Amino acid sequence: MAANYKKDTIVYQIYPRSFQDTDGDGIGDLRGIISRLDYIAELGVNTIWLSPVYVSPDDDNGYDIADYKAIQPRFGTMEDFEELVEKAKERGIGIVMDLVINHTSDEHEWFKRALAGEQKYKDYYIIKRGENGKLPNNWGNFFAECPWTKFGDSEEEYYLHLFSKKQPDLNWHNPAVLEEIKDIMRFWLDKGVVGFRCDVINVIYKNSLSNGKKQLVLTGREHYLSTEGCHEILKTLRREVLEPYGAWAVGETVFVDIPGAKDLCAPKRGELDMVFSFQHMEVDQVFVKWFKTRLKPKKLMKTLTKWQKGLDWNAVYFENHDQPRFISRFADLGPYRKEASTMMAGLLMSLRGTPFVYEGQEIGMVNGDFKKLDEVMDIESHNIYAMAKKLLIPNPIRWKMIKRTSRDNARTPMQWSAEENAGFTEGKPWLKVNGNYKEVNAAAEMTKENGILAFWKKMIALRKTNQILMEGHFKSVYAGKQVYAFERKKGGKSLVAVCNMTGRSAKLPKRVIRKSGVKKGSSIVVSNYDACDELVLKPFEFRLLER
Ligand code: TEU
Repeated sequence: MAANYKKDTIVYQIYPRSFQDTDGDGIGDLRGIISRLDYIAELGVNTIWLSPVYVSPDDDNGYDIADYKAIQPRFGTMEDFEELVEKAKERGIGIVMDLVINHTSDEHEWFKRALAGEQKYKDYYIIKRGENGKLPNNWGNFFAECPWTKFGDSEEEYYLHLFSKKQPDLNWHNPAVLEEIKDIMRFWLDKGVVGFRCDVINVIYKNSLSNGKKQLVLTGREHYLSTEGCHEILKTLRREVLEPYGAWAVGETVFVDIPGAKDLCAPKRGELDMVFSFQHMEVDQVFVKWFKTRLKPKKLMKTLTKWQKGLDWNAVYFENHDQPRFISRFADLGPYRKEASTMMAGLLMSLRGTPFVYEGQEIGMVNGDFKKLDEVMDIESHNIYAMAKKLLIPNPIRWKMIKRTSRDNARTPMQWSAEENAGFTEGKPWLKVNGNYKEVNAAAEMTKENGILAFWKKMIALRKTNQILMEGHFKSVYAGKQVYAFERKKGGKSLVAVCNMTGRSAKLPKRVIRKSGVKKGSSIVVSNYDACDELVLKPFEFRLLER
């Protein structure tokens, strides 16, 4: 079975809430996205992934869907959406929708009818009795809540929610659920979308609801991670829905290792086209994601290499709406924001796989500059803070945890210009704009020939046209304390990407010199510095060498 994604696909992720507001309510909207299509087209990407734009009470900013076939009024209308698809298409850009099918909102019609006692809809959800006043099982929850909430007025019945209590999990044992989702997918495919990003897709099918093995996080996960039932559903969705439309799908797959990822996205399996794995995002975490230490570049390099070698094709990303900004994670970013951002552009576009750029990454946006918990909106951050309080973790540590790991770090409004609210809104932004917007913004970047944005554009253009970057095999060359180097090879030709992942200069390692032919007249295809020292890499220098 052939996969449907194209090797030259480069994706730009939009978090609609934070992208561009046009009606002054402080929340981004579809007209805002339409107004920025030229900017996106000029960046050079050919695909947009839209985080959820469906009707939602926004308990988890749209990842709690109340109506899968309607646009969130705050974001606009279905006509706006159709116009977006059309205008994007005119610019050679396809739209990928976020498909959130592990759970719905508790305000979805299905859940409401279930609560009203309709058995048909009760069967859409995972409802279980607790015995002798106990919860149905000992499972954990992604948002540090109890995963079971009393079902309506019932004294004994609970519903399962792996995320917030306003996100009841769907019952994928029920074939009617599968039919509903097929129908929803076709609805959007008929509107011209080119694919889906499938939210937490490898947890949808629960094998059993029995007690789980005790874990630091997510006790019970062995009962639902990448189960056979989940593989079957993915196969069906590909065969019956994606394939006939020539659409593609990337899965967000939690806790996945390489063999597990292969099972989910190897072309011969006919399931997903690629997966977002998490291991390279976890290199600076201590046991759980809420405790972070300094990022050790070598660990990052080793993890990247492992995945590059392990899978034929990766979904390559460093940022999204759930992760702190990546350049803020380098321990010693110092004055090198531009260099770190452009190095990351070089790295992202040189690895093998489909690159995903997250809004603002292309102008070097950094973590939100939150001063207190009130400024943070994310449900997960608030839950974690409360949990840490219960565990008697002292306040300064609690706050440090949130500040470093909050998902809101990447959700601050897009910084368009030096105007008020960074040109994001004329109203009051739903989340505080980063105070650095006068310096860090797209308008300023657009005037710089040698700026961050210009370099991202250059790398994207190269990645889209260079056959070696597009299709070449990956070969690791070097992973040290500072320097990462790898080769891309195709048909006897090769390129060597070299990254200094620290804010200190670094000697070019001997192996890199040998492999890249530096002393034998290899040429620099692109670099994020004007002038390169032959044998020394400057802070966060990126170089792509042709032998
Ligand atoms: O994320 C799922 C997920 O596992 C995490 O990355 C999530 O951010 C959480 O922090 C786990 O601790 C997806 C979406 O990307 C996220 O925005 C949603 O909140 C979540 O699913 C529920 O739909």
